[in-house]
Amino acid sequence: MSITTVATTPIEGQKPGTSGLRKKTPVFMGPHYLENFVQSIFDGTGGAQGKVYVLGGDGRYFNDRAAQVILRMAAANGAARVIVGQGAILSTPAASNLIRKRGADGGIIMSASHNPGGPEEDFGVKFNAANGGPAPEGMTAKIFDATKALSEYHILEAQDVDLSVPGESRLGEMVVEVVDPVTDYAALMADIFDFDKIRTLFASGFRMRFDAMHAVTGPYAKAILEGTLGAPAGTVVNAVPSPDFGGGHPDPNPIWAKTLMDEMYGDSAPDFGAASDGDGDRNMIVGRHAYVTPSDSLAVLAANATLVPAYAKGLAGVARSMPTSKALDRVADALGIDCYETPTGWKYFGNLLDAGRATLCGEESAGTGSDHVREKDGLWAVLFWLNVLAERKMSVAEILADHWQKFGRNFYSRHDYEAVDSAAAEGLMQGLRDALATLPGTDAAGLTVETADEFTYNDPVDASLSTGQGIRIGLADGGRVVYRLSGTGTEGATLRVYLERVETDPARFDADPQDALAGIIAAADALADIKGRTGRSAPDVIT
Ligand code: VG1
Ligand code: CO
Repeated sequence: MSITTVATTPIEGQKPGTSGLRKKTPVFMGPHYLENFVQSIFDGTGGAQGKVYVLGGDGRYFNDRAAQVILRMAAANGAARVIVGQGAILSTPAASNLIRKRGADGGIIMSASHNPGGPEEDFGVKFNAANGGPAPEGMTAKIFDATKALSEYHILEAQDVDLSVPGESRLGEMVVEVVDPVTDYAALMADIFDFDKIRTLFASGFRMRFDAMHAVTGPYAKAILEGTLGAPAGTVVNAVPSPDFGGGHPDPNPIWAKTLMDEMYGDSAPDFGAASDGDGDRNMIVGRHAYVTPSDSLAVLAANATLVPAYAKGLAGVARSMPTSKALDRVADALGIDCYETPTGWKYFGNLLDAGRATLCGEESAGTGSDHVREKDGLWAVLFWLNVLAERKMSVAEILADHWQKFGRNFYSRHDYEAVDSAAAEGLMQGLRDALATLPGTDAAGLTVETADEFTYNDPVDASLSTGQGIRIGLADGGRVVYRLSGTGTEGATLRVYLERVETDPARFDADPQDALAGIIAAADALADIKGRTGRSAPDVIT
């Protein structure tokens, strides 16, 4: 086996976004594209010499072949050991756990998360640091710089490593350790939650449906829910990861998990429904005839955290991404704990979790997690709900209603405009930015603008600044609009408009969110001229 050094030139646009680098699969499969980015990860993080890495992915198309390339490159760059999930499979939270548990120097996760997979769909690579969390901004900036300075990469000439059975083998000087992807993660969950109580719940006839959406959580959910907790066989559906996720979007929201939603709103709905995304870090929670928005779910978990053994002593603090609804803030107020507001993307929670300032965090995009790993964790959120349901002996709908009675209801929705012309989207944001100073006091579709700014995050732990993190407009009557451009889309630009309003009158808690937010939606369009700028008369996806 010999190391080949391949001369290469920088490839345009290898800039990691909100969650690593995502591109169309053919782009990743193109000459030197994957290799350049992997070499840049090593170069941008001080080299691979002597290091230990974790490697795995969500099983999408090209996952298996990319894993072999990454292994050969790690070996050629002098890595000591790579711990790989069997079949090159690891969910994002399981990878985060392995990095921490094994004291690895970092991890490479192959996933484009909830984006569709397949030969013409999306692929992605993300790098996680030694704390198990997504590379922080300073690190991704160095990786990006490396992509621009690259002149060669190193790769071992060798046959594929057999990743189909656990055990150790060698690739050149490097040890390849294949591990069962589920075992360590399942043990961690058993440490956090009261598995006996959840087992009793299932034994009492409680029924749930977990839709793994043909993605990576299938094997995890089957082993834990059906295997350990005694949920009836068939509780987990679409449980075998497939390279194209059964042709769908592995995105756990009412649109892409429509089959589950239909079942949960049908006559013979089970007690509880849940779904997770491509790489297993997102979750959707739905009770019988009761969809729980991610922002509400985060607030409910925070309010009920002490029912879970791992959080029985209370929460040190909580954190949410800026566009996430302020339902969490109301719970934090009541508990007398800090609530941090961070930019979109899990990497910004890392410092707060490492410093012990926050125990629980979440995002409106169906991500919830805690200090047990440094990623959001889909199945963890589902087990958290099960633990709460087992303790409170109420339905999901009753828990939600009770929560709103105590804290009020934050009506919330996100409107996405996808594949918008990039220049038009940038123009819309710039237009808002230019108007920020003059907006307060003006009228937007009948609502007065009270505040307007662009979010800059000042990290309370390391004092780093992150600018340009979304434009926020505060409206009269406690309404809020946030505009930002996605960092994970792979086609043109995706404009996200986040809409929120607090309702404290119980008589109005049952309204449809789109109706409750109609005034805010009109104001959002008037302020940014969405129709005029993008030519779109309605969003592509409403969640
Ligand atoms: C989206 C979500 C963000 C999430 C990110 C990665 O980013 O809005 O909340 O952290 O995806 O999630 P953006 O930049 O497209 O809005 V995942 O499950 O794709 O790792
Ligand atoms: Co994901």
